[in-house]
Amino acid sequence: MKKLTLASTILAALSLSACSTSSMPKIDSNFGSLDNDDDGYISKVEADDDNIWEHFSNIDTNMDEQISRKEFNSYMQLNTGKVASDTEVADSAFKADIAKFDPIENDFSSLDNDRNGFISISEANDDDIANHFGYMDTNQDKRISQQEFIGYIQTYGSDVAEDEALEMIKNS
Ligand SMILES: [Ca+2]
Ligand SMILES: [Ca+2]
Ligand SMILES: [Ca+2]
Ligand SMILES: [Ca+2]
Repeated sequence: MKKLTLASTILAALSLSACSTSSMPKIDSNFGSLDNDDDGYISKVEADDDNIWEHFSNIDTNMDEQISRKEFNSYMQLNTGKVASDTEVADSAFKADIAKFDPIENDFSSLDNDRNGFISISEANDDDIANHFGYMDTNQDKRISQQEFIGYIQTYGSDVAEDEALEMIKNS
């Protein structure tokens, strides 16, 4: 009888701790390695065979069933040292990531092929700036407005952009 009580106490304690972030498996993959199709978002399919799966619903704050770079980075920053097993993942996945991308070479208008005022995912793919896409798309509507484009380049400057794109900022 006594043994049984102890066992159920332990069980209760275990299930209680399972609810807190600290007992979840730590994320040990960075954004780029999770985003298999490089569309700038981690889908449920991309996440479900990784430790990040347990965190998915917490990270996906706008509940569109995709993790954007912004959602990923804010979750990491918010939980620094708690959710990631690799401190680099937690600390500055962001800057480490963007420094590795191909720099943006063109200004906004030459990227917006159909001149609808937005850079779409496929327009970004055409020009090899797809990696930047999820970072630039701050309102997460899956297209880049001129304002988002300029804001991104103004913030990260020559780390992300080359001459023509930087020139555009000076003239804007
Ligand atoms: Ca993806
Ligand atoms: Ca989301
Ligand atoms: Ca367009
Ligand atoms: Ca946008």
